[in-house]
Amino acid sequence: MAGTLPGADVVNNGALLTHEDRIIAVGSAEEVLAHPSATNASMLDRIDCKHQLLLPGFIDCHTHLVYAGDRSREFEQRLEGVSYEEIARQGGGIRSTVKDTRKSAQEDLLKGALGRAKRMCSEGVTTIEVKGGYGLTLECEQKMLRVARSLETVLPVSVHTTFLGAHAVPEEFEGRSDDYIDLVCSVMLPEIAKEGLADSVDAFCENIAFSEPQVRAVFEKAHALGLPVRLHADQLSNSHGARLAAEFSALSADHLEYTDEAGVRALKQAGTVAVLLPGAFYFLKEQQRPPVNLFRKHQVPMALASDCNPGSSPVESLLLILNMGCVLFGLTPREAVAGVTVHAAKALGYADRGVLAAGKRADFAVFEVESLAQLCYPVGTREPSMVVQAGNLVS
Ligand code: DI6
Ligand code: FE
Repeated sequence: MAGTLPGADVVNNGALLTHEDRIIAVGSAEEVLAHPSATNASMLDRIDCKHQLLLPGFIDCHTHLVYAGDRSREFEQRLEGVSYEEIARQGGGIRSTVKDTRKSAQEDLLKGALGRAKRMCSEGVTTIEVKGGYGLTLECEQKMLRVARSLETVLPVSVHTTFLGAHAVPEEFEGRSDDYIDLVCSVMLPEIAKEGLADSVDAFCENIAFSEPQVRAVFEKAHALGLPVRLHADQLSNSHGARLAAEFSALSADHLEYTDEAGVRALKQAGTVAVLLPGAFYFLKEQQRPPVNLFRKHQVPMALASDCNPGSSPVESLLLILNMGCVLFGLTPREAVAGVTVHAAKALGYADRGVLAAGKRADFAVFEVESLAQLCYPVGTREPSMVVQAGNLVS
């Protein structure tokens, strides 16, 4: 069995043929087995996946998985009624993870990130986006992004790195957020770009983070350096983040709980992917759902991601996120799976993965299920029986 998404249905009695790191044929078993390379292959090279579903390798297109420390005390505070915004305003929140991350040695940061990335890969994830943003000095942002980059040298996963210097105003810049943005634009971004440490640039546009003009300055600099952008937009209020992301042809606009119809139209026009993050919605006990019906109406592609981070989404399971996308946001199983494959690839600007088609990367996972609904319905993990990344059998 094989499925290409979206559009094409699950193919019964399907087959997939790979050579090195590429898919060379996919479709009905009859067609694929007639391919000259298939007829030449020995029986040893054939793997039988009877009664199983083969899907593109999952892509987690929004994570903050490099960090030190833990925010369980804040979890308790929130249970006692203190809001996420209040905790941030009192100097906790992102700043508390910044403190721990700054103190952490690169090898210790790597150890923590490696554990999380390994658990993600065990569920069939073959590509991960990893953000910085808990350093907020050039040195510490470099340290985070080096850790992120090194994950792909030790794990069977491709990593897309994102510079998120404009994540929070660091303590030493309290009351001087414009000065911090100047530092991001004039020192941090150029150096990070020069070293090739980032594949894209993100920012947090929110009343507890950065304003529209501040984000605009960061995005202008990113474009001047040839880097695409993405944005944490409209998560806690409608700060017109979707419109701002669209103005800069962002690869993705993420969260979007408070985005209005004008914002959705702008995303459509710009070809920007809407990345929905049900883990943060769940964990912060938010009430406002992202406008899924408007995304459908205007045909904005929806991706789904873990937002794995210690403060608002301590979630490492993309399979759980599939379930949350369906239960909390009302996605269909087909939409949810497209959200972690074809649309997640688009959110990272990758045309070479996310679908099963000739010429694409041989990244795929096989599950003992018969339908997409069966994959999305358990609340918890369902390990794949096989994972192939870049043509290599990895589990
Ligand atoms: N929104 C998020 O969900 C993460 N960053 C952001 O801008 C979480 C950040 C944190 O609380 O550590
Ligand atoms: Fe995030």
